[in-house]
Amino acid sequence: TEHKAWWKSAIIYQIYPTSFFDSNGDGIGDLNGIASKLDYIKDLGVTVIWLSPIYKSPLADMGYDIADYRQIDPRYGTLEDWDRLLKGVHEREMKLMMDLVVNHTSDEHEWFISSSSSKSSPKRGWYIWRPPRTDNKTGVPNNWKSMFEGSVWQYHQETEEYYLHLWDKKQPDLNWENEDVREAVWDVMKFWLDRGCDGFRMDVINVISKTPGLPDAPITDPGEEYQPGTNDSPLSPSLSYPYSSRILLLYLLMNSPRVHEFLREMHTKVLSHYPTITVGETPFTHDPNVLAEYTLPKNNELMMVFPFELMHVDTPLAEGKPQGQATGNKGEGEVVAERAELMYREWKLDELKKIVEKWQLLKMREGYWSGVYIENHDQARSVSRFGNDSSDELQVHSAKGLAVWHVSMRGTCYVYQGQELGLKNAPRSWGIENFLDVASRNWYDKILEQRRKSTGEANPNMDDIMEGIHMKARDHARMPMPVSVLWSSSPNAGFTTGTPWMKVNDDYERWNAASQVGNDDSVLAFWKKALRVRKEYEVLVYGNFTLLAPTHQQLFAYTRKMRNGTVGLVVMNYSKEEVVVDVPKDLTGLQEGGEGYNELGLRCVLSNAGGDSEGESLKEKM
Ligand code: TEU
Ligand code: CA
Repeated sequence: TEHKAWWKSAIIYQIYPTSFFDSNGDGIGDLNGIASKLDYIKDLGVTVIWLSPIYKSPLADMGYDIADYRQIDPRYGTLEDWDRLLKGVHEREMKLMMDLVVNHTSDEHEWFISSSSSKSSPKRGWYIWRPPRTDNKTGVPNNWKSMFEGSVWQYHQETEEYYLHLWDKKQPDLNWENEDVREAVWDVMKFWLDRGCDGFRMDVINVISKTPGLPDAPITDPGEEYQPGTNDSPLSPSLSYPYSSRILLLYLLMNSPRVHEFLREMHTKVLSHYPTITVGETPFTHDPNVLAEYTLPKNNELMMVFPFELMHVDTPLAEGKPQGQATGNKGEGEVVAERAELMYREWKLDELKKIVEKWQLLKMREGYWSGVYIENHDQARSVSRFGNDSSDELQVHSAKGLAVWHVSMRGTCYVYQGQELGLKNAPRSWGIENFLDVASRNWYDKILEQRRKSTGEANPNMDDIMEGIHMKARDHARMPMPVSVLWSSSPNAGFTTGTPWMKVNDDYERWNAASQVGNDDSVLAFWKKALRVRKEYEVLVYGNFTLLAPTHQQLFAYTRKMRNGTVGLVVMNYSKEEVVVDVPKDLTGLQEGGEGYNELGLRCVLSNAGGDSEGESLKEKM
């Protein structure tokens, strides 16, 4: 069978609460703002809403630094507001997922305040503390590099030890080896599930277990002080773990020995007692076999994960390896060097297709399942990155084309706020001062400092760095939504009556929800249709994927097939030029020389029905 399940055909809409809709004029989106737009979301065809974090937080990483798991941050509202929001969601027969961020807390969480108060605190062991090392210059316990630049270790004066933080220093990592920590996490989950929450998106869940001994990472980037432990770096083979033949693919941080044990415990103690929906965010792992383990039904862990490889198609690899090859079946000793995530490189369509195919083919028979996304709060806008936003017309075309791709992928469909409007990145005229994200700022500052040192100039050229930031910064997705259906071109895109926490995009007078609602040609109308089609044709959710014309640099074409014989054919032209394609006649439903409309209402002309067209032939490939 095709392992059908309601959550596989769900349409999940991700909301970034800070930027969705501000109901009280303080410039920050809030729960009541979301509650007031539920009809808009429902109307789009959404069945599940996922909220990025809304818990009490100093917002060092926009809420991914949680100071209290059981309280709503006052900026977003109150627990009662959340209850009302949930009611509104359920009344519309949708579900609500929360973001579970439990690899780390905020340093302002009471657990960390207690843990750092003294070495004898009962919560000392809840985080990862190490004394200074005496055999290196700086004293840092190892050479791992933080995801936000610099060391993963922060020295704590009062207790004279370092604590580990894989992300910002205000995000200390919890020590999952400690049973009390795990119990505390299960309690947090039960708190929300008992309150009616329908499930969780689990932040960086593949790094909760750390490699025993926290050994130094291999030096993959000799020019740097700290090394990326998060890359697919094989661990020293002399260390052995209770793993089978894939032992050669152990990673320093990701997918470390106990992660599956912890997730099974989570399943036994929490998830199995509630009807939930779960998705694990699993960055950096490009080995499909490793990732599959998280979702195979026999393992009783998560329902699905988010693979990341596609998000790296436009990231230069240090050693210049083409994407889609540097991963997968690495042999022992092969090391993929650091990726500078905020740098951009041109990519070719066949590279993208290769990655899509790799993940679409994965272990479906055994029940692997993944979330399909091309945007979220950590990624730039897809029309700017995977399409062409150089004119309004091309932006509309790109957004619609990307929608076709998105809704015809195997996996559960995730749509990020604003994607349904075809929103694009911030304009090139924006300087670094308009980018607020800690990842963008730290990256920029690090390179600036390096270049000041090496050139001796106060203002070294940073054009290449800004180019990367303009293409890929997380900020692009985080601009306030021009969502209001009441105000179109009113100031601040109708997002707030006050001063928005972040600058709104310059183009909001043309690109906003009000101008698209009720407009049949709009990107929004197209998305609605596309999602309707996806719901109508199961083959788009479950069908086997076969890539056609894999090396073609304009055509993106594939079939989806069910075991009952249903076939879906998707043919997209990924270029500005006309492409002639010879497709099997019976799949188009058209008469020779005839024309008609496909499921998405797009006009199709069967111009050369004899089959001797000069274009690419997809016939024999099917
Ligand atoms: O993201 C994980 C993550 O690895 C990101 O830092 C990623 O590298 C980057 O966005 C570029 O792809 C999760 C959250 O989604 C992100 O917002 C948080 O900053 C991070 O974890 C720490 O909680
Ligand atoms: Ca507000």
